[in-house]
Amino acid sequence: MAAKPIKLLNVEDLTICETTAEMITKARADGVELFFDRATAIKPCPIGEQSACCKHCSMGPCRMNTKSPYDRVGVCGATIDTIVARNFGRMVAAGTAAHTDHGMAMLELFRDVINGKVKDFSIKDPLKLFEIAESLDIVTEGRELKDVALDLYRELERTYVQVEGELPMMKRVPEKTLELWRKAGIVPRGAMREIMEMMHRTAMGVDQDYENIMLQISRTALADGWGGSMVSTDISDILFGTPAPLEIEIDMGVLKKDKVNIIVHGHEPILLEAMLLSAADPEIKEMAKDAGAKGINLVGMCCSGLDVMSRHGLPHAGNFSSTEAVLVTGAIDAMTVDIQCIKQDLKRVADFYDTPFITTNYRAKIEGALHIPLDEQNPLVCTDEIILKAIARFQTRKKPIQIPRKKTTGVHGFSYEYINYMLGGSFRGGYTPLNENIINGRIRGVAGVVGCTNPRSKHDYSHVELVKELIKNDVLVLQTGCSQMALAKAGLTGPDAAALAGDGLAEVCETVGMPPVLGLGACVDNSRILIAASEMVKTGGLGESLADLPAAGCAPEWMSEKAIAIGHYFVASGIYVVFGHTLPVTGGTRFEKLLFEGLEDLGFGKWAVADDPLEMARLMIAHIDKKRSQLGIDK
Ligand code: SF4
Ligand code: MSK
Repeated sequence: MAAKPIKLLNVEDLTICETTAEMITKARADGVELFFDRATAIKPCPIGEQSACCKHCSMGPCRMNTKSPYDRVGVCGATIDTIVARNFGRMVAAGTAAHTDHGMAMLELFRDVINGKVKDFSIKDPLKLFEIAESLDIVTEGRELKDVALDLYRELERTYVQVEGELPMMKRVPEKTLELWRKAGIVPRGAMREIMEMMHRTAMGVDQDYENIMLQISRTALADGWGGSMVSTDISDILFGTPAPLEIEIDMGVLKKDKVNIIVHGHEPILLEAMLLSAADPEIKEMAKDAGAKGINLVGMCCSGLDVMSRHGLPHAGNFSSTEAVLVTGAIDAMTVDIQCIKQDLKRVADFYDTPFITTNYRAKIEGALHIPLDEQNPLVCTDEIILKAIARFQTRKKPIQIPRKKTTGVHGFSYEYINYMLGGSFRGGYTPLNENIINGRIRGVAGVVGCTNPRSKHDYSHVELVKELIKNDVLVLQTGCSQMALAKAGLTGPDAAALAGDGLAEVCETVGMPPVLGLGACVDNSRILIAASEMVKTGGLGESLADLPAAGCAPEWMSEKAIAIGHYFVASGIYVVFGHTLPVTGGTRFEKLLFEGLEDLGFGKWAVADDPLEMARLMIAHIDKKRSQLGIDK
């Protein structure tokens, strides 16, 4: 029997991104299915959506009743709380594994740069290297850079492989927050150990006490935020330079009909950094010219692009939900990818538009796709070949090209170091100007708005509406990941966006010349927000622990397990976190109550979920006001 044709949703109900909308319409006309339409065809399983199913052994899978979750238990007797906690824990373990594996790859690259095995890269930010070394009590005075770097490598390696003791980055956590973690027994030892123990404890017949499982969930998530992710960000800055604000063009209008357009998509900066070196090679430039191109147009997408764009002023074409759509332009002469958030379907869409689609990382191959391995010790062999393939495709373009015109300019590349510098630089009377402005009420609080886009929500909509509401209420917004691209496309990452801010925040932005929305980089760079929050606590006036801060976080359109790990490392650190559209938890369970209330009672942050962006903003602002009131600064 033929499958029933699905009723396609109107494009304006799928996205607010004009260029993506234009390409969805074109794809439909071309007969190419994109993930937006598949999301309409494949309805989520209502039991799985609430995480009320266990398939940890072959006595099951065991499905619980979401309407009446305590009516039954699994064949082994596992309760709904055990099942939901175990599933949540495994998502945190997977997300943590993704960030820590990425971080470990960066650390290995750092080691090979120091010992001279990698010659195409060098240490671009020795100052940051010394700063991080000092923060970890490594002696730097009078020592050679290479010796300090080697000590730093050995110290940071503990983040991953240590089996007992505390992660090195615990030295950067505010004392009172660390004290809470020590008391609860959740200070992470090493990421591999925590992920292993999380997987073990959630196997059939092991940990069957949801409160005890929660302790390991928190310890694993902290090994991500204060471990794998933080090392990844710091090492990327040391190797490739700490970002500084730069004007960047974003959206599909950055593609050029008369140039060789190459999209780099994924997460590790090394692929894009190596592509930049290859694209700058005079011989390769000449080849592009000989092929009739006006040059090579290297464009980032998703987090690869975010990580690298502000270091080099590289244009960016859009976020996770636009990676298929950009191929529909027909203007992409090659798309190359490394790890994470790479839809398998990109290969099929690329084939339709005759675009070479190339995987480069041995961890992430795609069936049928060309794989050109990137060897860190000789990366240009891979990236030169990718560009040559793109030039060849440019020369033989067959499909009609339709490049949307829209592009937006915004400012990106705010590290926590730069935020401090921008808001007055040195500390005055013990408080940073950021703290001062929060205490005097010009800035009501700080919000991290981060995370993915998801075809189950209207693309970009919640990100943009939430941020508009927050800045209107004087909340300074810090951004990473696909959320940052949504706001950039909507024109809210430039200083002009101060016009949409409340009077207090607008005054600070206008005085300093900064936008009210500060883009900090890729999803792995959420660690920059942790460090900024730590500095806010350490410099005084806003309480003693991270849980005291008038701050909140939100991932309005999350989709990846990485987002759950990120959300939970913020919650375990003391921050209130709101997730949009759904959370993999069964309603009305004791585990849900622990997430939404119990953790806060124990001194941590807490979770919440909301569907409407104005409701998300309301919850976050109410929390910020509660914290202001507890600090006695609620005038
Ligand atoms: Fe069912 Fe228990 Fe096996 Fe899970 S572990 S599938 S609840 S029997
Ligand atoms: S890429 S994890 S969709 S932010 Fe980092 Fe975007 Fe989320 Fe992937």
